[in-house]
Amino acid sequence: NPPPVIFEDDRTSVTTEGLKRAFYDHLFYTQGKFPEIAGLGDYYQALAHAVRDRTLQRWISSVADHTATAPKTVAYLSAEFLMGPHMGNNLINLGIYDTVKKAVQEIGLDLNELLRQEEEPGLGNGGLGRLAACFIDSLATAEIPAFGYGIRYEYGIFYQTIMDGWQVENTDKWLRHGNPWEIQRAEWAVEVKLGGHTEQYQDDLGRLHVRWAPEKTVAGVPFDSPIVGYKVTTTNTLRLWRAEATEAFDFSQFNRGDYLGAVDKKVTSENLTKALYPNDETVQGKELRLEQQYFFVSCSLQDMLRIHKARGMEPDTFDQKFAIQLNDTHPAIAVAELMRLLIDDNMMPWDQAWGITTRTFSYTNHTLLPEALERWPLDLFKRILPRHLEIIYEINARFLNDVRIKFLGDDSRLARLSLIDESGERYVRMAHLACVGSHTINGVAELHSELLKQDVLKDFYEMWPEKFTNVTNGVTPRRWMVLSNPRLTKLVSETIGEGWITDLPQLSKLEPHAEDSAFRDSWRAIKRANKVDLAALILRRTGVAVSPDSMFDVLVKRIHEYKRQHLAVLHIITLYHRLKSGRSAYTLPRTFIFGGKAAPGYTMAKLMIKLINAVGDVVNNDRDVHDLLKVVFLPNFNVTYGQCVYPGADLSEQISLAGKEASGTGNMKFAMNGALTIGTMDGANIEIRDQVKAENFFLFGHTASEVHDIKASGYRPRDIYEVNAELRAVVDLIQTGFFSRGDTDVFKPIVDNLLDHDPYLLLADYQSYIDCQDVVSDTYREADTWARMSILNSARSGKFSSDRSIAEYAKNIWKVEAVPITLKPEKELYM
Ligand code: T68
Repeated sequence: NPPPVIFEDDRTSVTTEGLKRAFYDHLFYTQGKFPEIAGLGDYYQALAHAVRDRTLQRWISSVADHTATAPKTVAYLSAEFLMGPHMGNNLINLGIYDTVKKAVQEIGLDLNELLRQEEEPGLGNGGLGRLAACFIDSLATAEIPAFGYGIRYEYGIFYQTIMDGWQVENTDKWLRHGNPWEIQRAEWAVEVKLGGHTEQYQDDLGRLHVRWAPEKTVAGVPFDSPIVGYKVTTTNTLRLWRAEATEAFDFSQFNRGDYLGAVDKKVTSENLTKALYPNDETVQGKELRLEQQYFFVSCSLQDMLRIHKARGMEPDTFDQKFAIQLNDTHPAIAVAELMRLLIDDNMMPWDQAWGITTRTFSYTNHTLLPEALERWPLDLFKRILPRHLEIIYEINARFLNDVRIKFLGDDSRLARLSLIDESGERYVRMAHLACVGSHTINGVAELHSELLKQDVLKDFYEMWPEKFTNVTNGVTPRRWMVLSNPRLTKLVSETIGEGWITDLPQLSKLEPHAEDSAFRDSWRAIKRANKVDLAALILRRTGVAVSPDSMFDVLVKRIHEYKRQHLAVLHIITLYHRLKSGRSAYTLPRTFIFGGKAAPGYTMAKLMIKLINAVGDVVNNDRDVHDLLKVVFLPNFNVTYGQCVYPGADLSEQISLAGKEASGTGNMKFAMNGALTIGTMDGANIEIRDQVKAENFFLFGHTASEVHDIKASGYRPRDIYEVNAELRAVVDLIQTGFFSRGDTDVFKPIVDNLLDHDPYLLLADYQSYIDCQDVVSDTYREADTWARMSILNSARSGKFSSDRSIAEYAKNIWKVEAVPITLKPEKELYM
């Protein structure tokens, strides 16, 4: 008989000594290294494993409790989770940041240097994917049982470099050194069908059913990462699916001697989750993309049904135990897939299945741009998902009947609402499927939710006004303040206590301190120190030295015409031109900091990057400018860089055309960290301005309804160019090749577009923007005024915590509650 296992009481101690011991253990047992040959990468891995170990007691306690008590659970379905580095966030949420820092120091290492070793999982494009990451942090912190379900892309968003001013895309090999934050769960792999055809059959009782005979199947293997709530036991799961071949080889083919043919199938299956599509706000209609969407949705729904059954329940109670949120239409096929699973696999009658489905799903829309609405050519859809097309036809037939009853004789309305677009080539409309299959539909900011009702989803609103609501976005203060801005966190917590970290409106307690000059000095000193850090990052990544004494004017987000980065360029050229022509008393030094990726196929966006860099090259090297203006493009803007950029910003540029940006979330990160906003009446900017008050916000530009009118009355941008001399000079500088060594061709597409079309009304908003920027400069010169305004921006940003967003979803949409978890002794969790 083997001797009985003896458990230490605390195998995952969080004392300095315990952490050091764990670090050395992992260096030895996990990395297989000893200090003399170990590198920074090994040290990072050793520490990461030690930290992961410290999430497990909470994680297993949570899963054990959820398994035993089967509480209603949220499933957040998203094709993207833009998590950013895990380690720092886990240290914060576990409450062990300082102890680990000390332990690492005693070992002779620097925690910040180790944190920099982590390759961030960039499994998202931008705001939508980052929102999903903030939401799962807030869900865990609110102790709500939840899964994040998504795709484990082998290559995330591309790594951006800049060559000769142009964006160059490089593959993002984030898994190169392995991922210590995931656990593969091969035992919960599922099978996903694709292609083929359907057939009817009779069961023993003579009832008719449909069977799907697929052309191929792929396996979905889950990879789990812990999502630790802030200083609570609740630790939820982010479950990402990887596609694998169901059989490693096709043996018959292999035996016939066709080795490569046999391997080919395996390779094709694995291609499914190879790469993230790098487009935000546009759709390409690619077959592989539809396969990706269906793949992760089917895996996730099968997984939920497995869990539901394992908890001893039948499918007919599914909607009582799961609330599924569709993060945009990317997972909307889930509506048809749940129907298929209930009807074909669980033999449930249609009406019952439909009731369960519509009580389970809710749908968040993230865009008003027509080019971003997903639709799949019917033949492509049928080729990949023949059974789902049948189900969608049946959903549509029943839905259109309801429409007929409500709107008798209104045939054009039927055509507009149909799940199938038949106006030309036929398409399946995914937003329509999401709307019909969901009990609640929400936009992501007040204005956006209103515009959805008036515009993109008007007919659905008229059909079901009660389904529509708003949930304004938010961001997690744990990552976006505590982790990224430790200096500010310290000052704030010393001043008002730590309650704000999970109850952000408490930041309002800072308001009175805006009048305290000593507090303002501390506030300013922190901003200055953060700017020194940011300047160092900029120097390292661009080679350009910028002064922390200049105003840091920042525009970071995906590059898109509607976001109008080129409007900021027109401003820079305006200042430059004023300086050069000696017509300016302008003395305020400004550093313009840009960052963001352009979709690789979006030519105009790539040209905008080139323009920023071209202007930077001229301005930065012109002695006449005396270092008053610097323009830098920080390459590969991502979560990691964001953590340095937002805390170091003085001015936050949120200059999209009104009515185009659904919400924006960067705007919130800036405001929390004390940047002032220059912005339009768009998305959540409106609500930020409401909160911080008009006098602490630099507003410019036409409103959404003015934009509507301008366009309706025949907008002629060239007329504005003709009458505005300063604007004309600015555009002419670009046009005549001043920023392109005389090459008049390179920026022609931008200039022509602005003068002849200008769909995003840059010229219409130009003067208002310039005037507003002049006010910004005047205000910044009054350092004390600026500091007051900065404090008030932060103090009044409490609304923009994702904790508030999640509380609204939980109460109004998901009907889920907190389930406090007690930490079980490790001993008990073992057997
Ligand atoms: C963003 N959308 C909105 N889309 O633009 C932004 N799209 O206003 C909002 O704050 C944010 O969502 C969160 O609600 C996106 O980021 C995408 O990234 C995307 C990706 C694939 C396809 C379409």
